[in-house]
Amino acid sequence: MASKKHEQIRTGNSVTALKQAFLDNLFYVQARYMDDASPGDLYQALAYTVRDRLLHHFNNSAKQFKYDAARTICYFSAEFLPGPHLANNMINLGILDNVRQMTAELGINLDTLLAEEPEPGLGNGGLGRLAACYMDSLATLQVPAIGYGIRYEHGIFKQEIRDGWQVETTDKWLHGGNPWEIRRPGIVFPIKFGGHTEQTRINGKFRVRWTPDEIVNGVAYDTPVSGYHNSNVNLLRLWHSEACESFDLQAFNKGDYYAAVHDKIYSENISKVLYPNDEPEAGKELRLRQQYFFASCSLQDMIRIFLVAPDGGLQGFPQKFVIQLNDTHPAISVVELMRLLIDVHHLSWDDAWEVTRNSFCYTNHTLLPEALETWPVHLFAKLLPRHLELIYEINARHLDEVRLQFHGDNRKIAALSIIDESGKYIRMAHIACIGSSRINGVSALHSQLVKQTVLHDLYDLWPQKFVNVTNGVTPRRFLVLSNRPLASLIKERLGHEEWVRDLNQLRALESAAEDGAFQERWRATQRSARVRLSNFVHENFALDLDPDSMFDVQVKRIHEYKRQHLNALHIITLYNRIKHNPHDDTPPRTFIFGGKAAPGYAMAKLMIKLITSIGDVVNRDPASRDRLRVLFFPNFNVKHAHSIYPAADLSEQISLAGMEASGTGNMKFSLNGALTIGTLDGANVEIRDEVGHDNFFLFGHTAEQVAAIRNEGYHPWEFVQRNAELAQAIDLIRTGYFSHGDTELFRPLVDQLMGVDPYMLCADFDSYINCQQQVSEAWRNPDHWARMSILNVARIGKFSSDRAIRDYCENIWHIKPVLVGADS
Ligand code: 26Q
Repeated sequence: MASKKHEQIRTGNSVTALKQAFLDNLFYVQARYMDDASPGDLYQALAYTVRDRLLHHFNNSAKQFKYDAARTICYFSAEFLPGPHLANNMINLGILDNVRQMTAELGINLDTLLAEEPEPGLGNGGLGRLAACYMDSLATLQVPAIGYGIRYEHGIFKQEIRDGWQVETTDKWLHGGNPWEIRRPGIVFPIKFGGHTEQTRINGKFRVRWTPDEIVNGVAYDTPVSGYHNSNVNLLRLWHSEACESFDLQAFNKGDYYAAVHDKIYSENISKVLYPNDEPEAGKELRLRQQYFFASCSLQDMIRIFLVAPDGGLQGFPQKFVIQLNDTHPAISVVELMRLLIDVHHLSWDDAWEVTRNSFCYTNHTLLPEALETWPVHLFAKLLPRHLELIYEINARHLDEVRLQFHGDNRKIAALSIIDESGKYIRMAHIACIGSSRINGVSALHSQLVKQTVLHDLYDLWPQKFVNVTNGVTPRRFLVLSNRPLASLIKERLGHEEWVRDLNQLRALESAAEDGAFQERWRATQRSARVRLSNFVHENFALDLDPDSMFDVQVKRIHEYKRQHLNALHIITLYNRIKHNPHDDTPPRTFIFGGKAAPGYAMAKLMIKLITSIGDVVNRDPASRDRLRVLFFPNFNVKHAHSIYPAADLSEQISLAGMEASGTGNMKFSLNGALTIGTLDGANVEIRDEVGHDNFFLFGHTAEQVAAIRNEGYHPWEFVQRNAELAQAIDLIRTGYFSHGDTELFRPLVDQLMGVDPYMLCADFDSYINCQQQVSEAWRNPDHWARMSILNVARIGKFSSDRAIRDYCENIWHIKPVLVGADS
C-alpha cells in the first residue's frame, strides 16, 4: 500500500487534494492541460478522480466479505439502468460540495461537466431501473451483493422525434470510453453452444459429455456500486462476449482466415445490443444466447469464488449465495446450475437438485400472458442440447410429484408441465418457479393477481413459496441528486438528513403541511423546478412552456395498457371545451409526455404520432395556446428523468386496473411532491393508502370490475354513445382534424377504440374526465394543493428501495449486513 502522505494527495477529499488529483488525472489519463481540455476530457478526469476514491472501499469490501464468508445476494438481471454515475458517487462519498468548490476555483461549471456523462442505457424501463435502485440500496444497507448482467455495447436505442414520429438511432454509450468499468481479462469463462451430447462411463460412473460446435468467452467488466455515506462498495459485474481464440485457431489452422474472422464477429454479437421489449418473435435466437451466456458466466464465476474457500464442498453453495432471478430472463440459470453441478462437479442428481432449489428465488414482473417467456423446443435442441435433456428430466420428476398431489387431474398435469400443451414450447416461468424456493410479485395487488391468474396452478401446488415484495425507488438518486432544492428545504425543516437513509422519517414533515409560510416555500421550490425544465425545453426543443401552469406529466414506456391515449383524449376534450366556450376558465396546463415505443410496436408508435399531432394543433391555435401546451419530450431516460420528476405537479398513473405490475415512476413523482391521478393498479393502491385517500385522485374501474365486464362482454361503442365528449374527441381524430385532413393516419387507433378497446379507455373515460375536473378545482386553491403535496412526500417513506431490500433480506434471502470499516 502507498504511503499515507501519498494517499492523502491521491485520494484525499479536501478541496486542495481534489484539485491536485483532478489535474493529475487530466494530464496522466487524458494527456491534457486545462487550457486544451474539452468538456469531455474534464468529465473523464473528474470521473477518474471520483473513482479513485472508491477503489480502496471496493477492494476492502471484497476482502472483508471473503474473510467473513459473508452470505451474498447475487442479483441476476438481463437489464440494469443505473443512470449517470458521477454525481451519485460524489453524493455517496460526501464530496459533492468540495468538488463543486474545486471546479469553480478552476473556472469549470460542474453542471456542464455532469451533462457530458453518457448514461448506461442497459435496460428497457422499469425492470432495469428497479435492478439499479436495488443495487443502490444493497450498498447503502451494507448487504454484500453482486449484480450480474450483460455489458451491452449498445443499450436501449436513442429516440428522436422527426415529423412527430419516433425514429430510433443506435446508442453509443461506450464511444468516449467508460471510466467506471474495470476490465478483468483474468476473469473469463468459456460458454458452449450447439453440438451434441454423449453418454459415457468414467470410472464406472454414468456421465454425459457435451461437445459443442461453438465456444464463446465471457469476460468480466466490473463497476463499483457505492453506498450512501458508508465504506461499503458492492460489485456490478457485466459480461462481454469475445471470440475464443483456441476455437478460431482451428479455422485459422485450416488456412481459413475468413472463417476465423467470421467466428470472431459472430461471437462478439452476443453482447452487442439490448433487445427492446414487446418485440415479436423474430431474431429471438440471439436473445436466448444472451440469456444463457450471462447465466453461465455468472454461475461459473460464483462457483469459482465459492471453491476458493478451503472447505468449499458444493453442497454448501446455498449457504454462501442466494440468487434472485429478475423475471424469467435469467431462468435458464436453474438448468445451467444443474448441469455445472452434475456434469462438471459430479454431484448426484439429488444433491444437485437440493443445492439448486435452495439457491434461487424468482421475481415475476408481469401479468400479461403474452409477455410470459417461452422458447421453442427446437431452438433448445439446436443451441443447448444438454439443457433440453436436463429440462425433460426435471419435468419428469416434477410431474411425478404433481401426480401424487393432484391425483388423476390431467388438466393440472398439463398446466404444470414445463413443456406447453402443444409440446413445442418451453415455459420459462415454470422453470423459474420449480427451481426457486420463493416467488414474489412486485406490489400487493400484483402478488395477489399472480396467484389467481398467470401462476395459479403453481400456487395451488406450492402456496408457501409465494410472497409479495412491493417495489421501491432510491431516494438518493430520485430526491437528493435530482431535486436538491427540495432536499435542502426538507433538511432545513427536519434539521437533519437522516431521512435519506430512513425515508419514514419524512413523516415529520406532516406538521409542516398546514404551515402557510412553509407551503409558500414549498411552492416556490416546485416552481423553480418548472422554470428549470422550461429553460431546458426552450433551449433544446424551441418550445416555450409556462412555468405557472400545472405540469401534468406521463413518462413511461409507450404501451396501450398504460393508456397514454386516454390522456390524449382528455387533452382533446379540454381543447373542445375551449373551442366551444372561449370563456372556459379551466386552469392552464402543460402536458408532458415521454417514453419509448418498441421499434416493432406499430400502435405505440402511432400513439406518439397522435400526441405530437395534438400538440401541433393545440400549441398553435390562438384559442388554446395560452391555456394548453403539449410536449412530447424525446428520448426519456434516467438523465432526463432527473429534471422531469421534480417539475411535475400531476403524475399520470392511468393504466387499466390489473395490467401494471407495480410501476415505480408513480413512487418517484410522489417523492418529489407531485399528486397522482391514477387507477387502482399496481402500487398505486398502496401509495393511495399511504398518502391518504384525500390526497390522491382516484378514477376508473377496479381490476375485479374489469374482469367482470370482460366476462359479460364489453361493448365500447355503448360508452361512446352515452358520452358526447368522448364521441366528439374520437370523431375529431377520425375526421383528420389532427392529421391535416388525412382520415387514414389514425384509423388503426380509432378502429381499435371503437371496436375491441382491449384496455377499456371508453369504459374509464367518464370517470377520468370527472376526476381531472376535480384536479383542476384543487389546483385553483394553491394552499390546499401545497398541503396535499407536502403530505404526499411526508407519507411516501414506504416506497424507498431500502424498505424493499429489507423485506427481501428478512423474508426471502435471510442475509444480514456486513459493515466494512473505513480503513479495513
Ligand atoms: C422479453 C423477451 C424478449 C425481449 C425482451 C423481453 C423483455 C424485456 C424487458 C420483457 C420485459 C421487459 C421489462 C419489463 C418491465 O420493465 N416490467 C416492469 O417492471 C417494473 C419493475 O417491477 C414494474 O414496476 C412495472 O409495472 C413492469 O411493467
